[in-house]
Amino acid sequence: MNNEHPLITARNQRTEWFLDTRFGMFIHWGLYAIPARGEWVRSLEKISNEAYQPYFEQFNPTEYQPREWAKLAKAAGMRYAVLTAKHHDGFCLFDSQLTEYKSTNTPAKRDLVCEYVEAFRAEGLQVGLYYSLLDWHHPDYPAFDDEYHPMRGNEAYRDQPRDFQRYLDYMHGQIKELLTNYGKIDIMWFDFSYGELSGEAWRASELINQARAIQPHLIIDNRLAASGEGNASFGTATPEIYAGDFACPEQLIPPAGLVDALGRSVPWEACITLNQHWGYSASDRDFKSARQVVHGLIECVSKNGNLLLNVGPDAKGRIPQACQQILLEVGTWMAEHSASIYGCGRSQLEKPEWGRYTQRGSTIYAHIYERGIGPINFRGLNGKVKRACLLADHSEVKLELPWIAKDYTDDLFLNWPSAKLPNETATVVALE
Ligand code: JFZ
Repeated sequence: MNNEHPLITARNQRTEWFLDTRFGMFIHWGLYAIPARGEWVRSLEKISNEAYQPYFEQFNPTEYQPREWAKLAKAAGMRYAVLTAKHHDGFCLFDSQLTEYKSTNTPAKRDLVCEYVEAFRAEGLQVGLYYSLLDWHHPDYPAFDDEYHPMRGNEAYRDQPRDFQRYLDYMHGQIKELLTNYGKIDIMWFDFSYGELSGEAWRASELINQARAIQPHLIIDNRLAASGEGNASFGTATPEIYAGDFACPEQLIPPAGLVDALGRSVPWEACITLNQHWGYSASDRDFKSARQVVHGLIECVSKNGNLLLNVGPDAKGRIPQACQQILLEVGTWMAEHSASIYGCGRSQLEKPEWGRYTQRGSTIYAHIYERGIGPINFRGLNGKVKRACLLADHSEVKLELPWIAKDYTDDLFLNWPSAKLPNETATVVALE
């Protein structure tokens, strides 16, 4: 263990609180909430700066009350949040001195990042900022020959002079603003690298050094050298300085968690949408249920990871009703069961048939999804459990080896006294 690379030791220390919290809120919000067809709308529909400009002139989220967002996140059991300070469209939700393309110049006339940071802090949540490395608005970002830019392949853009270093100065400058003007920031979430644009192409070492000089405790994702699949450059025994503090697999929970080249668990956070879009979509009603979300969260924890669950507020600044309902329902479960989530991780036991285990120290939490029609089996636990209780009310749970199962001498059984489990989302039994 002492041969651990110093960057890895520092990373593990920095991410300790982060991995304890386990559950965060991702917020994709910007001008794209107005067309309401997702945050990639400019690229997908090849919308020019001029055609996108009306949204800038209209942007007026009169219902933006970040304190309500923070209360909702907290009620859901989330412990941190990440807001898009700038997404790929280049629109800044903060009062940058380096651009006019910012929320303070729209009818909103507000620094939305500032209000967000203050609100979430006030509710006791850790705050993170997402910053897009891509920028479809900046005149120095590659356009004609960029695979994602809205003006890709557009002849009018072929010979436009572009100075990428000038864009990088701008980007570095904005990140400095974000880390200087809003107090303590806990997480920076850069997004994303592709093709040649990866690592030092972003002047990534310089960027990391600058960021840590301002906020030494800041934790940073790994997309300065990775994209949505998440894990390239991460988990090596000798990482680059810009490799990041955690991997962020997108729309995917890694089947076996994530480990480094030496088999050691590495910090990760799965980011997952509540419907099928990150940014607000007026037509997308394809929401996951609260039960699915809770099971997803338990799955992440059982594999040593976090869940960053996304919401896309609308043009008025409201988190859609459907999202609110799901999150409150998740919160109902969390209110009784967060002890099996916060500070917990992978269990030494194998995944059982009826659900999932998480573990913290010598306490194992059995998350039972399926009642089955016989006694619930805890493989290999005979003689090893001092005490068992229902996590929801700490009432005693009797585990025994029923006569009918006397051949299974390694196992314990829970002969649940009724046909239904007390919590249909996930019933949790804590085993000491
Ligand atoms: C990125 C963003 O593009 C997306 O809008 C959202 O913010 C998500 C959390 O992160 O998703 C990606 C990243 C990489 C690719 C596609 C989507 N890619 O490499 O094709």
